[in-house]
Amino acid sequence: MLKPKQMKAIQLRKLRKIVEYAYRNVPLFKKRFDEAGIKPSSIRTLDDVAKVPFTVKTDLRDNYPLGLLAVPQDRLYALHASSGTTGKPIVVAYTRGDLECWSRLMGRSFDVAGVRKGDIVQNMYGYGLFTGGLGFHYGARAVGATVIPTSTGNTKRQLMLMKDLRTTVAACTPSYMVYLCEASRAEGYMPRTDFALRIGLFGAEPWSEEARKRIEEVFGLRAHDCFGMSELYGPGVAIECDQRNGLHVWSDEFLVETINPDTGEVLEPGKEGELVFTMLSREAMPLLRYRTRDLSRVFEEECACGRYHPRIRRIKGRSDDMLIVGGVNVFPSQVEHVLMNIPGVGDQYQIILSHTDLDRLAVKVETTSDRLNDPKFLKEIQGDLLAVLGINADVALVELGTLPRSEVGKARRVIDLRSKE
Ligand code: DLL
Repeated sequence: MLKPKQMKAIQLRKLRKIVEYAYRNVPLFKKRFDEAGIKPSSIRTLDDVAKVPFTVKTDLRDNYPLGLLAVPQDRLYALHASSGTTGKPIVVAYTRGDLECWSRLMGRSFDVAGVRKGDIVQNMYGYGLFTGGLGFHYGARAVGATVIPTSTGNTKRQLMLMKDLRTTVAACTPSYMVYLCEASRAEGYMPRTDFALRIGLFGAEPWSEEARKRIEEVFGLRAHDCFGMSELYGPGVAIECDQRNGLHVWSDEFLVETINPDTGEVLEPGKEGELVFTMLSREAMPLLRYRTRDLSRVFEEECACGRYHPRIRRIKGRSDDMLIVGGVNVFPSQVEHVLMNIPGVGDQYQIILSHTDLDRLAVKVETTSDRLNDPKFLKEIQGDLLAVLGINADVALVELGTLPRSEVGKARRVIDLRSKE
């Protein structure tokens, strides 16, 4: 395993090279460097990265579709796009070398999670423009496992194949796996005996430790949190090893920093802030100091697994997903954390924001029928939410199976009616 000193030497060599490359080949970076009064040669140490101007999502939007390419278009081997909720998507481009690098990182992620040749990977991430499907496909291929590319949806068929083909590794969004807990029982399966799952690779959206416990209890597997984003190849930026104490960032390819999202100031390791990544060898679309909007902490101590790759804490949420309710900051992940800790609360919930005279936060919670009309239970949930969020939430208990489930893509659990009122 690489020691921190060796890793830092590799990072510095690659950083200097990629900064020079981006400056020479992408007009936006040259312009930003010139405006900041720096040259690639100004980057002499790893800390000098702080001199490099940030890149943000709107830079990619403004240069839609391929204005940030550093290579001629005929060198591209693939294009993906991330579905923006508004306007044009962000297009991401890969050379052959980029695809090889991405596959290698995915293979490494699979390996760290314990996936081996002989494993059968049911890949329930969406195949298509979304990077999840093909990213996990490449990972399975890189470790020599068998991949079943079921993609999203068609839950009955997913479960049938999971049983009949003896799937050992489930890859999907955590919210879909939570949904499979209930769907498998509704279809009459006994998850622990009918299925042979031993590993789960879950990511693409925030989830809680409590959701992990539920999934592991139902299926008897070990769940690993995987982080990535389209702009940074896709999945494969960071993953939990067997210790599951933070996600290792593949720091030979991604230089990670945390910053104060309001001021841009670089934070010490251990402090919560916005993750910023510099891709250290991306050919088609180099990204320097890309602001993710994702909030987490970085820590650098050696892991019990023996790796020194820095770890990030489970993503708390995106700064732009943060709900401001009557001036108080609320993350949907905090609501999930509270709810899933309460026995008798189902797996599904919905957060509804409205405004009449004041902002109001309502939470619909699925619960078993014996608890539906239990005022003590309702009070308990309200009390626990108040203790964590610092504000009152109107809790409504609803029957199991009544809230909408997402069988495709990322869960949508927040309904904000405020802008329409
Ligand atoms: O979600 C890539 C991916 C696919 C990652 C499959 C993991 C597994 P995007 O659609 O561009 O790419 O969304 C990226 O999703 O900035 C985070 O806000 C969120 N996200 C991704 N992984 C996690 C995670 C893919 N493990 C955005 N925990 C990121 C929390 C995550 N949030």
